Amino acid sequence: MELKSGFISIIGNTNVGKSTLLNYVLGEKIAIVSDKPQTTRNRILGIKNNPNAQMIFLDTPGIHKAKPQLNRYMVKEAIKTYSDVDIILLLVQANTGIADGDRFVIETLEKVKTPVILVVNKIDLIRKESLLPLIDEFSKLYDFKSIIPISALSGQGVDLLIKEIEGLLPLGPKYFPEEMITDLPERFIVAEIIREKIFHLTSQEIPYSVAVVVNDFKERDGVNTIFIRAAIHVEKPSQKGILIGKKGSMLKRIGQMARTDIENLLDAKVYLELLVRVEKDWSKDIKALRKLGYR
Ligand SMILES: Nc1nc2c(ncn2[C@@H]2O[C@H](COP(=O)(O)OP(=O)(O)OP(=O)(O)O)[C@@H](O)[C@H]2O)c(=O)[nH]1
Ligand SMILES: [Mg+2]
Repeated sequence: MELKSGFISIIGNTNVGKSTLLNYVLGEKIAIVSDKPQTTRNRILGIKNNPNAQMIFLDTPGIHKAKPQLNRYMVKEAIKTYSDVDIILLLVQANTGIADGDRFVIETLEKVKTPVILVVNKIDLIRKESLLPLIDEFSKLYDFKSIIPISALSGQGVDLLIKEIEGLLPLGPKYFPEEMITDLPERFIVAEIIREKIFHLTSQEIPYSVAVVVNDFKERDGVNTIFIRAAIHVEKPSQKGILIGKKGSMLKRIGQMARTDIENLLDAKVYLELLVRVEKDWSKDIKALRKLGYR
């Protein structure tokens, strides 16, 4: 059988479950997830191989009306993918109905020629009878190639979505070797895992004021231990205090939770050292953004 292959961008309003879907499809966690909006900041590439298709998914930051420098960067990361892909998956969540954010995302698709599949996520949260009217409403907003309801959390409907994608992909080469599931360096995923724990353990502006950079990543000879040193950059001294916590308790919790996940990812023992640095107003400063990996 001839191989089909191509790129599929997962776009949508923030918090609708894009990263959850990517992780489910890959059967492996490479994208961080949280119940707070604007978790994903970069384009995250994940590769799924079937016997007759190679599907290269791009998870993107949630699209929203962005003012601060970091957020503008995030939205650009998503919109940039439109013309470079074979298929766009527009994810929406069923439990909120059509949100203003969804309309905003649909506006960004106006002149796009790439086929768009509407994926209605989180159907586990709604009553069955409300699904069809919702699909009907969405179908009036845009000429979708197809509309597929799923739950990215339970996996319901995802098989059907994969079949639909396979059907639309062109014949093509294997762009990546079979065993590869992402092009992201381990250092990046480690930094993201630390950021995810901060999203889980802190609130208000803190998660949005944090950037994590892995400065050291060394395997020790002989012992199966990896030594990792990472810096958590915050924007103000007061945030540094919160992240460290009473007698270092918060930093310790972040470190413990992150270490468990990193050990699973790398299949090795990990020694994780975290430090907190103040990088004044980094999220508003283009130079600082570059320095922290947002290019
Ligand atoms: N009940 C339910 N919750 C879901 C489902 N999919 C995702 N979630 C939850 O929705 C929240 C947001 O998920 P993410 O995957 O981080 O969403 P995202 O679209 O990547 O968000 P951003 O990166 O911030 O734009 C998390 O708490 C997920 O557990 C689903 O099918 N059902
Ligand atoms: Mg995400």
